[in-house]
Amino acid sequence: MTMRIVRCKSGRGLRLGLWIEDEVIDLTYLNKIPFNSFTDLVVHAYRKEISLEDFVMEALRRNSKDLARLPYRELDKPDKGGERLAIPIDPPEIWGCGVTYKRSRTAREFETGTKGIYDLVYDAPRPEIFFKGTAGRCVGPNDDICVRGDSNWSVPEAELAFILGPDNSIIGFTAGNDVSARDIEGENPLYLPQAKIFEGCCALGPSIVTVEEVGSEPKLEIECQVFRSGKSIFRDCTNTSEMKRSIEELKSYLCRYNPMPVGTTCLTGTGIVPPNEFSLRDGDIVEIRIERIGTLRNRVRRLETYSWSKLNSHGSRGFVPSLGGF
Ligand code: DO4
Ligand code: MG
Repeated sequence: MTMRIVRCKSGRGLRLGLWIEDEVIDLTYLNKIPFNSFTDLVVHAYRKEISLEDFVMEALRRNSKDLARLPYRELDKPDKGGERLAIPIDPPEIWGCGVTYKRSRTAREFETGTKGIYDLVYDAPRPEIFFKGTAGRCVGPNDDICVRGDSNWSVPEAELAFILGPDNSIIGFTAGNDVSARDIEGENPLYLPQAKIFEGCCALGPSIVTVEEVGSEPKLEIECQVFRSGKSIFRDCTNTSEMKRSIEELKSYLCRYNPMPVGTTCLTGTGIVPPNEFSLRDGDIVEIRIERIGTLRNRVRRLETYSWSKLNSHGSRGFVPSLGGF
C-alpha cells in the first residue's frame, strides 16, 4: 500500500486526503486537529517525534468510522464544479535543476548552438539550479498550464520534484512539469528566467509520496505523453536512475547559504525531450506519470496578452476553512 497525500477542492474550500488504492480518505480533521496541508501533517509529526506514517496510521485507526471517503477517479477531473483534485502543496518557492540527464544536455546544445556551457555544467561538481517560481504561478492536476505568447517553441518537462521540510529534510516527492520556452533560452542562455518563469509555468501533483515510502533516492519510472485533438502525438519514458546526480547532491547545493522555507519544492531536471520540431499548442493535453505518484494531467493554454487578472486566477490558493467531509 503506497501512502500518498492529495488535496481536493470544492466550493467548501481545500481538503487534505490520503489516497490509498482507489479511494481518498479525508484527513482534514484528525483527532480533532485541523490539517490543512501536507506540511501541517509533517510539522505535527516532527514535533511529536513520531514518523508521519505512524501518526497517520494511528489517527486512521482511531477515527476510521468518521472519515469521509471518495473514489479517486471521481476527483481526477477538470475544474467543472464538485469535489476535484487540487495542487497537493502550495510551495512558497519552486526551484529547478537543469542538465541532470544526458538527454537534456543534448537538447540545450541544439537549441542554443552552444556546446561549452551545458557540457561543463553536466560534468561540473556544482549543478545548474534556477528559481522557477512561486505558488501563484503554479497549477495542480487538471488545471491549465500555459505557454508564453512570445514563444513559438515551448515544451513540457516531466520531472521528479522533492519537497523540503524542517531542517532542509526531504519529506516527499511529487511529479512536476517544468514548462519551458526553448526558443527564449536558445536565443541567449541569459534569458533563462524568462524561458522558465511566467503564468502557469509549472504544474505539480497529483499526489505527494512520502520519503518513508520511496526512500531518499527513489528510482522511479517517468512517462510523458502529449495528446492533440484526442490523439497521442508524443510519448517517451525515462527513469530517475538515469539522472547524473543524486537527490542529496541537488538538495545540498540548493540549500547552501540559502534559507529554504518549509514546503519549498525542487524539480530535479528532465530526461525526456520531445523532437526538436515539436512545440506545445493551445488545447494540447500533457500527461506526466511517475510511478507511485500518479498521473499529472494538464491542458495547455496559450497566453496571448498579458493580463493581471488571469495571473491572479492561479494565485489565490489560501486555505478557506470549512467543516464537514467530502
Ligand atoms: O538549462 C536549462 C534548464 C534545463 C532544464 O530545465 C532541465 O534540464 O530540466
Ligand atoms: Mg527542467
